[in-house]
Amino acid sequence: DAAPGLEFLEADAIRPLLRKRERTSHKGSFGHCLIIAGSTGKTGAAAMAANSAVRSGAGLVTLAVPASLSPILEAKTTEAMTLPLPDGDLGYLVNADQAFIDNALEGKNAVAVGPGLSLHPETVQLVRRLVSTVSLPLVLDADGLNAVAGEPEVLLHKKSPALILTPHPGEMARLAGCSVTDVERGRTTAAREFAEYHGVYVILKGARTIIAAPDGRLAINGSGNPGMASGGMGDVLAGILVALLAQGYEPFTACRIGVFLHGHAADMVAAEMGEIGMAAVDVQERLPYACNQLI
Ligand code: NPW
Ligand code: AMP
Ligand code: MG
Repeated sequence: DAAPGLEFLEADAIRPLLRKRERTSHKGSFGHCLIIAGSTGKTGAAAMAANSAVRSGAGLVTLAVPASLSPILEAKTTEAMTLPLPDGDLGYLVNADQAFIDNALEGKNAVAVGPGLSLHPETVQLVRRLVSTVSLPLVLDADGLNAVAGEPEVLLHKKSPALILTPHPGEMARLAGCSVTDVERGRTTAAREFAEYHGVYVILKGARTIIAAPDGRLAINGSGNPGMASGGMGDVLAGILVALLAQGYEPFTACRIGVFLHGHAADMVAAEMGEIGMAAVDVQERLPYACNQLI
């Protein structure tokens, strides 16, 4: 953990990074994030990403989803707004006209793409187009990562000034074209090399998440517990990160705060109810309390 150049993330390292709210601030002060997520069977991922962005301090959250699933997401979210996008018969996003994308991006400060999106070929094309056209800070997670894994050169043509990838080891192996064993054998090296070559931020998840910046900076997370080994935890992290980016935190700071906060909220949940049976929404609902302990 104490390797040179590898910043260890604990509460005292995160505290100075968090900004307090000005007395006169308003929702416009904390950014508007866009989350493009969800497909049939995976509306939960979209809802958790959006609700976690709300719980991480975003001023406004818009959740863009396949149109046929929009009523479900309206029911699963309250503070977040939903935006229906053109979809195929079975509830997946299609590679829609640019006008729909331009409308979705209008007035936004940061974007997340991927939780529960599906790997339908039309959705894959849409994701690749977003990576090569969106000029805002951009988080790619889950099926957003899988969509570029078949063609990682797309990442070299990104428009975003801050492209953040959040792979678990399985997704990292797909991106790098190697095995999960290879990734796990050299986690720091895998994250650092991919980040430097592609000019992206890599958050390689798992026990002791690694954060690698394109300029070679590295951090390793000290929070979190095995209660987080259950479905939806990564979708919560995607929502946290896009909310921090929308609030104007620079990308490496957003990555460090977001990853630590996610694990810290889960540690608070574990202290209350234990690790077994902890659900991603429990972590989501603990985020403001975790933040309050750190600020
Ligand atoms: P194995 O076989 O377990 O050893 P996938 P996913 C490997 C959505 N979700 N260490 C794993 O290996 C997501 O957002 C929706 C080592 C397996 O090969 C995505 O869009 C939910 N290996 C979609 O589902 C809740 C590891 O990776 C592969 C590893 C699919 O996402 C659930 C599995 O990964 C989910 O979030 C580790 N730490 N972690 C909802 N309620 O709507 C993973 N692997 O195939 O990318 O599947 O991560 O479940
Ligand atoms: P995902 O696989 O995308 O749902 O992401 C899982 C999330 O839970 C990541 O942020 C992981 O770092 C975290 N996580 C999973 N297992 C553990 C563990 N054993 N210890 C700490 N964090 C974990
Ligand atoms: Mg995931």
